[in-house]
Amino acid sequence: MFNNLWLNYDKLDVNNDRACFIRDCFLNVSLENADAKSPIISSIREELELFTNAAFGNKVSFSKKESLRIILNKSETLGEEGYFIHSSEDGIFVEASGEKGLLYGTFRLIFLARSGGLLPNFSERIIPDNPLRMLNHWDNMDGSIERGYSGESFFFEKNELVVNERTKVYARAVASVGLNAVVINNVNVKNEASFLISERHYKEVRELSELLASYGIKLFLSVNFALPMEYGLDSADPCDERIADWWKNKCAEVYENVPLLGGFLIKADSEGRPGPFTYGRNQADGANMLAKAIKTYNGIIIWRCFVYNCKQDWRDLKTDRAKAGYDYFHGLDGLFDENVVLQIKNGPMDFQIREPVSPLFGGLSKTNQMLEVQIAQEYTGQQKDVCYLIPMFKEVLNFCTYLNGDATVGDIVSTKTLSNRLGGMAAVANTGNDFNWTGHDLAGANLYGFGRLSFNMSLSAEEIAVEWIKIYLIQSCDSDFYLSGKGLMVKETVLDILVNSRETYEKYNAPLGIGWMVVPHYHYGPDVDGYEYSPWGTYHKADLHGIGVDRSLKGTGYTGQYLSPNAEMYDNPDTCPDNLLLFFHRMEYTHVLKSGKTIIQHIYDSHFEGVEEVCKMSENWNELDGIIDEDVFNRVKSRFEMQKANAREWRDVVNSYFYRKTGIPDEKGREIY
Ligand code: GCV
Repeated sequence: MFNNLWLNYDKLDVNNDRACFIRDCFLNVSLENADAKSPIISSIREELELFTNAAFGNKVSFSKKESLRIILNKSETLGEEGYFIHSSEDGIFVEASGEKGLLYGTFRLIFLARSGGLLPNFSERIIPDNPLRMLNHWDNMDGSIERGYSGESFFFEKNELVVNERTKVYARAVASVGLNAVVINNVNVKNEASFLISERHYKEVRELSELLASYGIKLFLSVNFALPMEYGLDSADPCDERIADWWKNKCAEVYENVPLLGGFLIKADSEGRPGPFTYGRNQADGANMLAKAIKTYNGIIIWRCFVYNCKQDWRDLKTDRAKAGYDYFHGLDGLFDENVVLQIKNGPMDFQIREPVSPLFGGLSKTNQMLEVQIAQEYTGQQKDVCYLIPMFKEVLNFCTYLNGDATVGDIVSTKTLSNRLGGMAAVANTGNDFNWTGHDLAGANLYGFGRLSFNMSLSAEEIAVEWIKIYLIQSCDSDFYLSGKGLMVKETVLDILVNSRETYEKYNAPLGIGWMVVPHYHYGPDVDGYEYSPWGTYHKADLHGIGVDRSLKGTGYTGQYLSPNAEMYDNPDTCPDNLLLFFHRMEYTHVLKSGKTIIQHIYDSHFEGVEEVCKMSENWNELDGIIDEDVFNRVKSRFEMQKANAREWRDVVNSYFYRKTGIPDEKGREIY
């Protein structure tokens, strides 16, 4: 059993002239200049039928020059994926110059109808910002999901790929927010997954690639860099001609069987995964060897930059994990083939609640690159705690790298700044086979939001949240509905919870950008020293005087990886933002922050505040009892109970830890253990 994410089409009230006009338009549609046999055009027709039936209880009639005109207009300058929606007294028009644009326009039109957005004289002309808008699923073929918090995989069961009704709902939902690429298997490619590209699984892989393609989505697969060795070769050396030939033959076989495949995603030389380092080669040698093998088929190699030493000796005070990505890739700028894209995590560590932006953004100017974020909330509450991440992604996209003057991360990945062709955004997905797909219903806003943001980076986090609230929690084709009564209450209550949730989570978590402090391996709940003496390179170094890592030029030198003036700004504790202070500097607990508080008092205050804010969010949610769908209400209510317990645990463990370390009491005399 599963719901349709935000595509649960409900009956819409038709109680005014505008609503009648909208209904009449949807009942009379013309699809002009479109090839009726094309899979994408069939998807468009089917979606209109589904929506119109559910919303207005009637069948669409498709005919010529009707009041809703969906027009494939090749002379428009909207590219393959852009669309133009406009409405007038004569009717509603969706125009596009490519089928994918028409599909996105149709989904957008349905969204507008369900959310009160189809006003008279409405006009929206959009060309997506990012070429690649991608989900990375970390699903294993045995059905488990690495860092999955919403059930098991719906792609894989018992080492088989499954294509069914749920896969179709997935494709519709993903396309409805403008995503155009997905990787279905874990980047840690092990066991049966190595053989996804083999006779054993081609049939289903092909079937899935075709289903996804009918929604404008390219299928990609994660592959094992050492695959030749699984087939009996004695090496995976990218500079060995035998290996390069083996991959060429493999790609020929793959594309013969799955012609619509987008390409491969590779995690190499990272956390035990094989890679070119084994043979004394660099990351470009590895990526380019695969790129050459796949090029004939217009395939793309997405190569991750999450390369670091996870077997560090914690006694080694010189090595700094944060520096690894830049150290390995900066010197290779310009050496990657044109069908390689480097996929760079947003921060230099690993999806913490607060990290600086990776200095590789700005550090690479001649290489295709895309941003990797994580909507699976591995370190940000695991879909038990609400943590709406779109504000964080906006911060990253808007970060000025100072490359070519003032390029932001968004400018770089969307290929506006560099002369590159490929780029975009990828998110580690947060879905599983739970009824609501994301465990926490409110985590659905992250999935929805990632798609919308990657399509249109100028949308604000608030706008995106409101869109999702309107079509997931309460639907109306009347714009006034959201201005008073029930509509307004749901919109405001949930918006307030979502947009503040990241900062609330941060308050009860690790302080001031230092990160980690989580229970090792599981990454939920506090364990301040859990990673302190481990090989993972994630240390806070707290003693009785101070805390933090000196990453300035006098310390590990990490700040020097940024372009000026970011380098100088981070290097100096006076100009470094407070919320990243302990990431960049080692400070005494009595240091006074820009807020006027000492670090120790900030730790106490923020942790008390964090718990209070969670209690308040939970109370506010309870006000929606009887107003929204009962099941959604109850599911979220029970998640808030878990979040309250988690926040209290974090507060008391972190506060007690620092009180015991420093002996400095809380100015406000609150209970610390
Ligand atoms: C897929 C972190 C996670 C791992 C994950 C890895 C990665 O280390 O904890 O589970 O592996 O990131 O991004 O490759």
